[in-house]
Amino acid sequence: MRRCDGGAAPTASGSVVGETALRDRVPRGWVITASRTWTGNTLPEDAFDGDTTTKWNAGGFPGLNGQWIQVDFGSPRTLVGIQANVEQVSRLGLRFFTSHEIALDGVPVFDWSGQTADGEVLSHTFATPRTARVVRITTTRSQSWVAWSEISFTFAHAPVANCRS
Ligand SMILES: [Ca+2]
Repeated sequence: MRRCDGGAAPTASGSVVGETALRDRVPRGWVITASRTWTGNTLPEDAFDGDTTTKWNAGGFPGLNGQWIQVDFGSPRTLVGIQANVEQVSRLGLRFFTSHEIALDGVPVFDWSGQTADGEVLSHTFATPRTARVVRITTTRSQSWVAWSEISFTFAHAPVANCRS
């Protein structure tokens, strides 16, 4: 069966009233977990709420390499791409060498490695879409704290009846 063109995941809309409301934007059925969390204001869900002013932060600084955040979609999804907004020490425009391993269903698939700065967006597009239920991002090296303000996915559209073959 032919797949029609891919596209961005639907995004939530509406007015925002604090972090609790933002956390309601996390897609229903997704289970978000992390190796550790700094405070109640930096929960793992805060990296999936569609707002770059909120973040998950593993807490502690420095020396937290190996920290991870994970999303379980609840069922397999076909991924076209992954994007992640860097959240790290921002003083004086500091850049750090960081390394992050991305695993699909427990299998490492690619790495983001290089100099990063606060606010940058790391992005990966799969050469061919990949199907997975669980995505985990593990930070294997960072001189900053381990945190993401937003992690998002581009999903392939499911085939539809009027898709031309
Ligand atoms: Ca966020």
